[in-house]
Amino acid sequence: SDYSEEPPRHPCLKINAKEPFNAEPPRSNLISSYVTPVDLFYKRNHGPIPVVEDIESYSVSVTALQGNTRALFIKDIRKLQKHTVVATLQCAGNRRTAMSKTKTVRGVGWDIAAIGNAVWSGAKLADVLEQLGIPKYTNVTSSGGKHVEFVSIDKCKEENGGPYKASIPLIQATNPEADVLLAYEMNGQTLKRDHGYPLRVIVPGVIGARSVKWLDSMNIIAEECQGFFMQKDYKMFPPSVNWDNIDWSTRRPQHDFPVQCAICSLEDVSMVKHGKVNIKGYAVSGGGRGIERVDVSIDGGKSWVEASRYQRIGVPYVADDANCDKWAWVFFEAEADITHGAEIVAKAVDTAANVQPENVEVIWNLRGILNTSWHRVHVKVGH
Ligand code: MTE
Ligand code: MO
Repeated sequence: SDYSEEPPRHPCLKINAKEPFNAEPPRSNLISSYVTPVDLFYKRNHGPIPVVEDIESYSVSVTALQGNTRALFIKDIRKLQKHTVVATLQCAGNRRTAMSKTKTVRGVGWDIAAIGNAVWSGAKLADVLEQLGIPKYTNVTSSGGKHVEFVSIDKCKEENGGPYKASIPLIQATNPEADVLLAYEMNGQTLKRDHGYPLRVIVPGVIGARSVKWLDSMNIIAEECQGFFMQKDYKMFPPSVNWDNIDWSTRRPQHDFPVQCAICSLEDVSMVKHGKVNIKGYAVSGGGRGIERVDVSIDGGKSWVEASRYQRIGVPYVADDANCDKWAWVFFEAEADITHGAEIVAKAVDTAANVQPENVEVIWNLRGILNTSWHRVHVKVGH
């Protein structure tokens, strides 16, 4: 693979793997703004960043089951109504490093910042498909199509040099309320190469792996995509499964992500002076479920207080309220008085009353995905 044309990157990023480039911002940077700046947004790649030079000739080829192939040019996509969605993207491998401390897992290590919140703009996939003859809310097409497959232009070693690909159910793709986008802008600017220029898929509420970057083609298919990242990765196994007895076909590809939160204002071990500690972080759930509550403890989880929640400063967060961003994270904040060393813990509850598991051990899985255990940091008091 050729990594000679990688884009420039922000020096603040913590690099977890250089080639392919995988990096996340420091914890404290992640909570400095509700909308994550593009250059600080985590970057998760499986190959070199593609170079698309001629935007006029760039097109996405769309093939329906037993149908013709059509070419969609950027100008065709821009002609459709432009929609803007604030959505949090989270890698299923977020917090993997902490899971590895229980027992080693395979995969790129991440702290708690393989997540970011952005303003994505583009055409709704439901509109694109409607224009191609597939009506809104289609479960199955007349020729038996049930999934939309997204194929990239990048080249990954896991696909033996082939492109990254993934699929989502057709019913989600054709549902305008699911807000699935073919996005050409991020935070009001043309998409950057690292994030999928010229066009990427955004699937809100779903693990980042399904939001395919550098879209090259779309296929309406009968079975879900058979690519590596759907079938041999990003599946959740029970703790008893190891690399000797794994049978990938026994589990379905992960889709929605579960309820998650993490404290970003403190490192794993922080030194503070006697007095007030600011406990601040993010909370988010998958499938469009809002955050009902975030509980914070300064005694390792024996007693709890409820943290305040907000998205934009000055606008109180209320789950399911039309003034709040349904697909986006929520910041939480609490202050505590600490006189001795403390174990500070945070856990979130979503609107379906799903809660985070207490310990990482009970959700340990060999690929190290979806570590959503209570987030703990240790504070030492010193001068
Ligand atoms: N799309 C392509 N073409 N290639 C990739 O390697 N990585 C996926 C997804 N889309 C990937 C991709 C994964 S695992 C994640 S978490 C997100 O992109 C990361 O998006 P970001 O780099 O814009 O943060
Ligand atoms: Mo990911």
